[in-house]
Amino acid sequence: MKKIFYALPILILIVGLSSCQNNSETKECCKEDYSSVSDEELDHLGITNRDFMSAASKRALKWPKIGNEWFVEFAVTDLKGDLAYEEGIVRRDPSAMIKEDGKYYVWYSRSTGKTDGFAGDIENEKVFPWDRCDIWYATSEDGITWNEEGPAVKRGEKGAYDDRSVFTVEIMVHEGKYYLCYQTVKSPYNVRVKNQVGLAWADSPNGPWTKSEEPILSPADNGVWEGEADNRFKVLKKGDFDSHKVHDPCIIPFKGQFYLYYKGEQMGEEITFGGRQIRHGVAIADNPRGPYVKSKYNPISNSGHEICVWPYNGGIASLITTDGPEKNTMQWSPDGINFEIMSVIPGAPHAIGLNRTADNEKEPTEILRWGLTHEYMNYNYQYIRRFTSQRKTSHTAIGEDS
Ligand code: AAL
Repeated sequence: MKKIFYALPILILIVGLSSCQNNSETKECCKEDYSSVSDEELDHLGITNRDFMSAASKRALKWPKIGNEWFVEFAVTDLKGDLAYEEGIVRRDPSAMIKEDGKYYVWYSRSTGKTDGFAGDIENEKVFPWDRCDIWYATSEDGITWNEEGPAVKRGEKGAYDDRSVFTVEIMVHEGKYYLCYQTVKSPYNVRVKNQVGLAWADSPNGPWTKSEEPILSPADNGVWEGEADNRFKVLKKGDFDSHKVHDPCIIPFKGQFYLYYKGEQMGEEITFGGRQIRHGVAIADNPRGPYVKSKYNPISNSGHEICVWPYNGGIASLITTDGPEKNTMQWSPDGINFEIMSVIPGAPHAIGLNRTADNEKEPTEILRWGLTHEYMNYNYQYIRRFTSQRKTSHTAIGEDS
């Protein structure tokens, strides 16, 4: 695949501004020669006059020369059966789906009752919808009507690293064994609590699951809090991109190793011009159970939220949603580490659970034709829904030929 270069519009703007300090200089320093740009390229971009180009037109000339193969639009609909919305129950963050004995399987975070937040008695109340969760699973013949089968992995005994909540799970199948990786929190769940990643394995998708005695991934330990424990924004030093939380783990077998993709949250998180400071990282192991070693290249994204990654064309594709300047982009990397933007989409469902039975090599976005997502009915209760997507290659009215 052609190596592409994507220049972020704002970066170009900043570089442009800093090299041109005043108007008179602007004329001299920023005189750029566009004589070599072809007439066809200008026509394609709708640029009328190469001698009078706006900043936006100049940025457009720097866009990568890629087609619309990665451009899709999504729709979301309800599920039926046990995964339909149920008052009083939180079901969220669905894993990918696998298929065994003619049935799809999905795992997800499940908790009951409303969310109290951090202002009250955190020892006994529920601070987030994903607090006090266990991991449950459900099966379906058609991916639409689901039967809830029961718990797969429960919270640990008091004092264990996962005694408060186990949530946001992913499934990996490798050599006949099943692996669930998921987030863990140890009580007390205060705003500064570090979130880790646990692993459980089984010989069948129905369990029984054996849990790792220790977390397989932890936040970087190089941030320094400042002042009171009830404020997560005050820091003396922020530390690495994942100094506070490692989230949304997803393990992909890749090039003979195991790539654990995850979302990092940083101590002292700020809001930037692109929103929350959220980035992705990867940790690599020779065996599914670890040890997982964080890549020296981390972070490997500068944006995103829940991890949504799949193998494609000898590399790894990633859907980047929700946070940061590169939100709503599809990216691809030949080595699983260096990702480039392949499309900028209108938006994507959150917390996607991919259909791992899809023919992911058929075309870049084939795996996104349908899958699972979650939505907020309200802040207390979330439920799992179905998404579909379709490639869009022309913008037509009803009855109009493309
Ligand atoms: C999600 C995920 C993680 C967060 C919370 C529950 O969708 O990013 O799992 O902790 O929100």
